[in-house]
Order: sequence, then C-alpha cells, then structure tokens
Amino acid sequence: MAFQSLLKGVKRMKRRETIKALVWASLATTVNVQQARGGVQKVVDEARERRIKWFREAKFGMFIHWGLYAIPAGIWKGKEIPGIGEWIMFRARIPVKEYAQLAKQFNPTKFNADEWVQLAKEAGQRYLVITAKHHDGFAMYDSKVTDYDIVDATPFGRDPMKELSEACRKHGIRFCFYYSHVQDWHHPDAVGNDWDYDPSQKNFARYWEEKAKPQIRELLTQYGLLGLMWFDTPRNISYEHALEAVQLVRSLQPDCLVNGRVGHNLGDYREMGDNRIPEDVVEGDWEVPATINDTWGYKVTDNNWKPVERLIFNLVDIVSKGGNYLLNVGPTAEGIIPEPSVERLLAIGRWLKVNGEAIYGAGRSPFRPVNKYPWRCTTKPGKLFITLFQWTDTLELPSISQRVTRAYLLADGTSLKFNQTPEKVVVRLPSSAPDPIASVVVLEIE
Ligand code: FHN
Repeated sequence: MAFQSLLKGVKRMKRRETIKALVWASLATTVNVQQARGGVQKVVDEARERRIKWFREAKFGMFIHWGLYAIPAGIWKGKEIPGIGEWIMFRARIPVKEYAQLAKQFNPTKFNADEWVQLAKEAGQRYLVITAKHHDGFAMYDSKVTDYDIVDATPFGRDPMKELSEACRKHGIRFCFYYSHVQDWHHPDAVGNDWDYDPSQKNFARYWEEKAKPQIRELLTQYGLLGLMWFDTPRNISYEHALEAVQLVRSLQPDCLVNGRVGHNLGDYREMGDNRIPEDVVEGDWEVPATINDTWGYKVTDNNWKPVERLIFNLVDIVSKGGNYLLNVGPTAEGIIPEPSVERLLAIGRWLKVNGEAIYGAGRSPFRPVNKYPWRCTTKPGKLFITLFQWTDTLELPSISQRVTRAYLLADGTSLKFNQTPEKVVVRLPSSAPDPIASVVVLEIE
C-alpha cells in the first residue's frame, strides 16, 4: 500500500515536472516564434516600403472604366436604367445570353492608346488603372481562359490593354489593372448573378480556380510590370481566397501593389469608399476612387460634371489628409473619353504644372482638424504649402513652433511679408490671386 502511494506520488511529480517542462518549452518556443515573427515582419514591412514608394509620390491617378456597358450607355430597350452605367446588366437583370450579344457590336475604332495616356500625362496623373474585367465578366484583354474577351468576341479584335501598357511605358505612367475578383455576372459560380444562376447551386471555388486565378495570372504575365492590381467588391470572400490573390501577385510581380479591396485587410494600402473623402488626416497609405460626373462606366444621360474648382479642391484636400486621388473617366463604345472629362483633366494639369510641388510627394497637414480651415496645407521637409481657394489680403495661420524664415507665392516666387508671434503667423498677400481657382503660399521653416 505504502509502496503504491509512493509510486503514485512519484508519478504525480513526474507528471508535474513534465507539464512544467512543457510550459517552459512552449514559452521558449513562443519567444523564438515571436523573434522569428519579428524578423519576418521586418522583411515584409521593408518589401512593402519599397513597393509603395512610387504610390506615395504619385498622389494622382487616372481610373478608366471601359467595357461592353459603354454600348447601352445606361439605356436598355429604350428605357433609362437608374444607377451607374457599368451596373446596367445587374440593374436591368439582363440575361447573360442577351448581354453577351453586345460583344458583336463592340468596335471602338476611335480608340487610341497614346491619346488616352497622353491625356493622363497632361493632367498630371502618374498612374493609370483600367478595368481588365468588371463585374459583367467580359475580359477587355486577350484572355486564353475564355473566349468572352475583346479579342475573340468582338469585331475590334485588338488588345487595348497591350496598346495601353506600351503607351504607358513610353510616357512614364505606371500601368495598373482593375480586376473584379469576386463578382462576375457571366460565370455561373461567381458572386452577383442570381437571375440566370441559382445561388444555392454556386461553387465559388470552381469559378476561382477556372477563371479568376488564371486571369489574374494572365494579367500579371502578359503586360510587363504593373504598378498595382486593383481588386473590388470583396463581399464575403474567404480569408484564404483573398490571401491567395495577394500571394499570386507577390509570386509573379513582387513589386506590384495590391489595393485594400482585395479583402481581409490584406492589401498594401487602404481604399476609401467611392467619392468619400475623410474629414481629417488619416494615417497610413490610402486612396479615394472618384468620379468626375456620377457614373464610372459611360452613361449618355449623366451630365452632372463636377466643376474643375471642385476637382482641384478635392485633389489638394485628399493630399493634405494623406491620400491619393484616383479620378475616373468612362470612355464611349467608340473609344472616346467624353469631352467634359478631357477639359477638366487638362485644367487640373495646367494647375499642377505651376503648383505640382505642393502635391507630388507632399505630406499631411499639421493643422488639424483639417476641415476646420478654408485653406489646405501640404508639407515637405522645411516647407509648408498653403493652398487658398478664396483670396484674401491676409492669411492667418495658427501657431507654428518652428521659425518661419520666408514666405512666397509658388506661382511666381514673389516674396511675401509676414509676421510670426507665438500665437499665429500672418502673411500679407498681394491684391490679386495668381490663380483664379487655387493659389499656393509657401512658408519656409527652420
Ligand atoms: O461596383 C463597383 C463600381 O462599379 C465601380 O467599379 C467602383 C469603383 O470604385 N467600385 C465598385 C463599387 O464600390
């Protein structure tokens, strides 16, 4: 009996020792894993820092929504379909077979890649993101995965993405693709189309393997180096699928950025809501995709064009809060960018030619909340750029801790008198503004 209890005691002790050892071992492993994780994290962060550099500098990009939806341009069977133009198939519940017929008419003979890219260049846009495939599922490039693409299914027969990628390279613009990875109203297993296909019969993994992944691979291997892959409407994508999309990009083009809408916070930067400019400074890297009128894809009845004053304000506002402005054009089925968009983009470009120093590579405003002030401030080492949208005779800024050494107009270098006290800085302005829309005052600080 005594021997048995002794044995039990020894066993109990051994068990306790074993548990203790395990706990230590696990702690030791935790430490190692953490160290390893730290190391991996550092490598991951460094790679991202390298990738994102151009994006931080660029600030302003051209978004292009172009697809079969440009043919109906918002009108189906004589009726105007409410909402954004590229959603016409969904909004009018157009059967796949009927919508696919549009391809036979798609012949954008006026398309000229060089002209589009030159417009972006003149507008001061540094990157161009175009819909390789929107939610309608039609590939606007030569896809081997399906015949439902611009080269195989239209009389046009050319690959506009090839032409655009070459024009971008020629003009020094970063070429980027939009790809609708979750919604595809043409594929029976993808998300979105519940009028042709029964949602309960869908097998998303099948769509993912046979269309989405191979097409993403094509885009990353057939058009040279891409600036970024712009995914959209992640909906209920699983973590694994979103991760797979990112890994696919990383494995084929390690320097290609991935936008936030890939899902599960796995992108390189955050995508704000459409046309949603935050109220104040937002840390980290982000972008606002925005329209010039109210649609992305061409819609003949949408003439609600934002004035150029508003577009320039938006650009400066977004940059002062730390983001990028991705401004959309919706070309017609003939391949023409609507004139009101062209006029506005050229006007922004003219403004940027004079005032670009306040935008490209510029940092956030130190004056917060940003929306409290009628002007916007952007920054570079040793410089504050104050963009004024209403001209006054004196500009009054809140207290600046560094000493201001000089003030001048960015447009022509005219020196400005100023007075700095611990409470404020007051700058005297000339009687007329150098620019009727927005003028920049530069303060040099110690
Ligand atoms: O559904 C799309 C829409 O058509 C358009 O492409 C925009 C652009 O940001 N993204 C989705 C809605 O957020």
